[in-house]
Amino acid sequence: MTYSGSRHPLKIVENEIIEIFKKLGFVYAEGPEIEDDWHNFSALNFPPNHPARDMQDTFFISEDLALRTHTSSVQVRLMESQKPPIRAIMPGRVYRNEAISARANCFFHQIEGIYIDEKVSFADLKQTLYHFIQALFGQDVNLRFRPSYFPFTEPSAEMDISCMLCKGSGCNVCKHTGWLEILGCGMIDPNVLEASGIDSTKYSGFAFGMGIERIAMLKFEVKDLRTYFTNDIRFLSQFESLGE
Ligand code: 2NM
Repeated sequence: MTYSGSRHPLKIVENEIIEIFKKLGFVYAEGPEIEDDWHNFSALNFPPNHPARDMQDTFFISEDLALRTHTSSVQVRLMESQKPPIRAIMPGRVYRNEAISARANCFFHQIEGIYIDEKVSFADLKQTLYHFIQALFGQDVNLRFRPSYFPFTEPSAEMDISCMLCKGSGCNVCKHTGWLEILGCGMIDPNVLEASGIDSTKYSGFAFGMGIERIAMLKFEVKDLRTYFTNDIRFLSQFESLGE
């Protein structure tokens, strides 16, 4: 048997996530990987001295340009160019200046989503993400929300799902907690809506973001994130039967 190549595991997971949100009416969007300060930071309510702007976290190209650190910059472009209702999902590669290890890389892949309309509530956010997680991991998965902080959302939360490997009883993957951190989310800060020209007294919205490497690690039990990028055919060929 010859191996003629197959879909990369990160793309398999990305496509699966996009399909789930498409069925909920979310549209697909993309944007540039080189971004200006406005779209990557300022419009997202990052104060001028925020640590994420630091040289140690962000790859700068010039005073004003950097490799995007999240796909939220695509959301800003969308909010600036469209009127609500906006329902969109945007996957893409993002860059952070981190020490490379089994769990961190200098780039990774993200999917973020936003939903902006009149009267969008935190209940809408919870139910949308609950549906998403059940579609991705199966009906019997539990989830919980923990309060968190992001500059662009208020309130903010991190979502955990019950560990699908030990069913919550505790194992190495969930570090014996029974829970896995899966995504960040929250209600879009009124400052962020206003910065893009959306009337925050009329509209509200939720947003969420997740790392594709992490989800693929859980789905396929990949132990070291560097395996995704070494192009070893012994690794890649295992995914031949998945993804069209
Ligand atoms: C996350 C977590 C929480 C987010 C917020 C926005 C925007 F542009 F609407 F403000 N986009 N994405 C967001 C919110 C992303 O990723 C962990």
